[in-house]
Amino acid sequence: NKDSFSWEEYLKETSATPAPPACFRQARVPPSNDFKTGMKLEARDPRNSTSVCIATVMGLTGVRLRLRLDGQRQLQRLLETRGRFRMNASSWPMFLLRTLNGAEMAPATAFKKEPPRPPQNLFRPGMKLEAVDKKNPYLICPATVGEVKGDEVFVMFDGWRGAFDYWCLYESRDMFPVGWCSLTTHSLQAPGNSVSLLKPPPPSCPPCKPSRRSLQPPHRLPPPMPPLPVRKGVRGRRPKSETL
Ligand code: MLY
Repeated sequence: NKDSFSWEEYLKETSATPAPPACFRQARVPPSNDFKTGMKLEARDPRNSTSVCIATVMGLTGVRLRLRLDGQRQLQRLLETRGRFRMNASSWPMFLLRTLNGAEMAPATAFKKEPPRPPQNLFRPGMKLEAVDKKNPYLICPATVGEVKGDEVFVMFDGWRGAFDYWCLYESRDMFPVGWCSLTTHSLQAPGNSVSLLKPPPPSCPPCKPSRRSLQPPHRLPPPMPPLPVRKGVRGRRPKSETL
């Protein structure tokens, strides 16, 4: 049950320590979320970083936004046709008019300055954190640093046997210190259930007996297509390098 997840108990249970806030490129005091549902803004298309789209705020969760890209197709079409010298110059302004007519623009003040990147990679294997599940980006989950290599960090999702793990730069904005979700009122997933440690220890078990340091031993590389936890077949096979 995700509502009953407690970092405090979990850290004790796993004898793990949270990654210190200095590791993260996140504000110590989270900014306010001044966007409102329905507002229009410009956003980078996460699947095509060279394209900027008109987007609509569909929802707010903590200090994050759920965006719908309005202009993506039209933009691409425009670019394609431009390349072939067959541009219909009138379609883009019409699209803009239709999309933006009567819409509320997100005010410039809602866009907060990004915090500076920490001067170096301070993450160490075994440290706990909260991280975005890149395959289900609306989810933030308890995770463990599995490995550190130069500027990169291997993020392992607790209780999911490697299926969602990924490498990222230490300055990634998808990693947060323990407690971030509760601070920003974003929901935090409970760890997956593919590990027995998640059950409370039997009453006879002394609480502070040294136990495994983390749920999964760090491994050197993300395993090739690990078995998925048994769930209803929502997803089929996932392409290896899918990011969403
Ligand atoms: N329905 C999805 C949810 C997976 C979420 C995993 N995260 C929390 C690491 C699935 O089972 O594939």
